[in-house]
Amino acid sequence: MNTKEDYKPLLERVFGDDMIDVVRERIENRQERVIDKALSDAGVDPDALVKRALKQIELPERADDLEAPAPLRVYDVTDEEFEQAAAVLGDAGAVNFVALTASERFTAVQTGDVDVLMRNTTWTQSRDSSVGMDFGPTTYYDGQQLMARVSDGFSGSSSVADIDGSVVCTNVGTTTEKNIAEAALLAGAEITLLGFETSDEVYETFIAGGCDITTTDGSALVGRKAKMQPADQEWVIFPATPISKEPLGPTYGQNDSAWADAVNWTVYAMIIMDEYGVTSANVDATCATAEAEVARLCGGDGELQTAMGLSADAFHQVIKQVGSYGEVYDRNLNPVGLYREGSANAGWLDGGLIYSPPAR
Ligand SMILES: N[C@@H](CCC(=O)N[C@@H](CS)C(=O)NCC(=O)O)C(=O)O
Repeated sequence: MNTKEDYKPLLERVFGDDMIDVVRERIENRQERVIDKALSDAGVDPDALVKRALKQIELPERADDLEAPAPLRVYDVTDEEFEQAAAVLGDAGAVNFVALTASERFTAVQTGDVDVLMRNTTWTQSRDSSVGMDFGPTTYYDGQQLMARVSDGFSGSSSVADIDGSVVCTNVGTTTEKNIAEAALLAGAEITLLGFETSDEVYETFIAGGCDITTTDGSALVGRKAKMQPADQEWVIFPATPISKEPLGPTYGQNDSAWADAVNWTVYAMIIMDEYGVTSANVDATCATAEAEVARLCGGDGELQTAMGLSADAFHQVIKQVGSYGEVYDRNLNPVGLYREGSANAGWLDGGLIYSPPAR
């Protein structure tokens, strides 16, 4: 097992002499707990943890060379927005899904390895401009929250100020790592931030006691809690009002207008059909007798899909093979306890923010 002494050269190389005492103390006090628990329980590599801690705490640009890129993986997860991506091709089975970590995703679009990011990329000014992305309609209005153990004294009414002295774990290459550092500073909470490449590592370390807190998009915390909370632990999510806005939606390379239109109108068609109560179960019958806006989206009179380079029945197929916005939401998110009613993800007629321009 590595000792504190083993980390000294690394600390000195990264931080230099003047910062070293302060930083070493902060990392090493915490690192002992990480090493004791996470390593023995979860088999986490101590060097990797220290490198991540170093990268997160101070002077990240000087520690960049310590992080190796993770390999791309293909996986078969069914997810609400993945399904929407499938639908744009007219054949929901014809999509090649590539799983990317948060820090890999924008490069994968820029190199053409993937055409669109789905699921949990937050729309931000820098990503929309200097990073070279364009963003489609927000499909899920999320916000960052924190998750901790009740046995550590946390509750639903805990606040960021209450995490003073905690080890906080999140994913690298995310809005969430920046938000929590900023929020902790503003709240006067001193934290040790550990950044991980994958979410699995975050939760494995959290379960093993290597982090006091995990933080990311609230929906992801709800999902992980539902799936991973061990029988002998009780996790709680707070604060009730998220610490950030995380508008999630499709993201693609900038200045590709035809592709952007196809992605965006796939989402809009799912939203509009939801407003009319059209579902995968009734879309064939509805389209057979539809009028006006529904008829256009079905591929009937006045249809606009062919002018976009899609087949006339492209959105009929979207609804048939995948479902309307509400159907997809309910199927994927109701099982973990997330409902549209009363949330920002309700339709605009129900007081929410889900809204589409007209199909005409
Ligand atoms: N919405 C935030 C956070 C995104 C994020 O943290 N994603 C993580 C965890 S939900 C992820 O997808 N990790 C992939 C993995 O764990 O394999 C952002 O756009 O930066």
